[in-house]
Amino acid sequence: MCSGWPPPSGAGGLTYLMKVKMILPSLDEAKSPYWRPIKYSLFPPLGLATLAGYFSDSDEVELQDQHVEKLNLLDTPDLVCIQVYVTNAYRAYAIADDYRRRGVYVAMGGLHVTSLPDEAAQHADTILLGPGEEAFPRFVEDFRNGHPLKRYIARWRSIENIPPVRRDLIKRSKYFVPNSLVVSRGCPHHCDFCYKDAFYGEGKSFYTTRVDAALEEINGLPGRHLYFLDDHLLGSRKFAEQLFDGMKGMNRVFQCAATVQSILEGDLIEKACEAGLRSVFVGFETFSPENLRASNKCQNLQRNYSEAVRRLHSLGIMINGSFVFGLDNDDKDVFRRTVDWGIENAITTSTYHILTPYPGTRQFRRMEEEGRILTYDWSKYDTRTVVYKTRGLTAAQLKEGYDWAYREFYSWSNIFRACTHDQTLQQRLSHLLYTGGWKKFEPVWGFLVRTGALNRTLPLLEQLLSHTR
Ligand code: B12
Ligand code: SF4
Repeated sequence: MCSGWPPPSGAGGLTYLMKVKMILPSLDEAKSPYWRPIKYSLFPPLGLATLAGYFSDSDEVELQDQHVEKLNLLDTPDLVCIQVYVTNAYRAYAIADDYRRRGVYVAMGGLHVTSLPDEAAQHADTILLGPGEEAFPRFVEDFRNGHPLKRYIARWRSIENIPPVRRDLIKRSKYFVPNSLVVSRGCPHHCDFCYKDAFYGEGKSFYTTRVDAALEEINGLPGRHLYFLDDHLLGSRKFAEQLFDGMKGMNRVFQCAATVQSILEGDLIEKACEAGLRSVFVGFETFSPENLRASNKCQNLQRNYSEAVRRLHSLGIMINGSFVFGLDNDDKDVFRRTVDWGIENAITTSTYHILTPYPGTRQFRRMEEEGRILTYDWSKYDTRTVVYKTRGLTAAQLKEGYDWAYREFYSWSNIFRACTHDQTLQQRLSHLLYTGGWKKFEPVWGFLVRTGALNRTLPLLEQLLSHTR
């Protein structure tokens, strides 16, 4: 494979200004019937926009996201940077191969590159492992000076004092939720199936930005709505308390993710609510203590899920519950049990996943040792395909049960039933609009995405979230 180094003109001097293209390829199944334009037009590529902050003002940087736009792949920038997740890996590799064939230098990073560096290295001139905040600027400097390495590994981890996210590169109008942000990295827990330990390895795997920097970033975002993409926004009590105190009076409404434990303990969730929290993603995952223990998801053990839900409802916070099917102690009743519980507890939206052993995780290693991995085709690691030898259920039961759970939970009759379990009329109405709007009007979303009008509907979401209590 021909590598694009050195770049054609002027490289090797500090004054060299670069043309850079940053790409987030879309997942392989973009053309499949599962492709939901709204789901993939939710959030802009924050990771790349963060790394773009390390280029100089006079470098020409372009950010393209294949989820929302057609990529221009005929250009010849000095440097192409590609972000690789498990499901977009093949597409990322094909794009990289094509650029390299034409002599363009390609750097790749992200979760999948970190999990499988040797695989990714076959398609890149440079790979970067782990979070980019230390290694990426080092690479950019080396590249500018004419001697980039083949591989960079983050030496330290911190997001304090990093340059501002290059939001000017984000095509805001193409996203439903352009105000997404992350004020921490990682999570304090260590679930076996999670990407987290695979990505952060032995080093620090949970850290936050400075509270004043987070508040400054929030202040700079237009409109009212925010979506924190942090794995666990309530993961550090001290940080979260100060953040929520600072957000009080900002008149924001926001969504984030948190654990059952953090919702039940202390009064952090009340503080989040006062700061504007109106909808939370909660990883319930499974009701089985054996499954929790086997997955090292100990923070959920002996927690009363229904109590956590009651607490959220009493604060007027909507709930997106996340559930995994296919853990070894699941039986064929798991689907019915999980769906019924969601309806009876007035869960607003449920996200179901078929257990997926991401490469690099402890779960993947264990399954590989046991000879249970059925395919190494990463495009199938999309959490809706069975890629391993199941135990308590057959693969067919698992797939059928998963499809059934989605159909059943989101049937109109069950959406109405779930709303009747809400505490107030206001909550019932918000629940109905939110769940119905998210899952039942696909053609409308498709139309809004196609006509570029998606972002104009954000005020409706803001209104809805403002009236959940
Ligand atoms: C937002 C999000 C989405 C969004 C959009 C993604 C986007 N626009 O970036 C949507 C809803 C589309 C989505 C969909 C899916 N997602 Co998703 N998603 C996320 C989420 C919650 C946040 C991503 C984010 O913005 N992080 C914050 C930024 C700052 O971090 P970052 O992107 O990782 O970037 C840093 C580093 O990775 C590195 N880096 C990144 N890119 C590059 C490139 C270079 C060149 C370099 C040097 C470094 C580098 O430096 C950056 C700064 O530190 C993550 C969870 C997470 N915590 O990451 C899951 C996550 C990435 N998703 C995941 C999955 C599995 C999916 C789905 C398959 C799930 C499904 N059933 O639908 C789909 C398919 C996605 C696809 N395109 O292939 C997994 C990926 C597992 C893996 N090993 O790859 C994650 C980790 C969730 C999880 N816990 O399992 N997702
Ligand atoms: S609590 Fe969530 S983010 Fe944290 S390790 Fe477990 S699955 Fe991952």
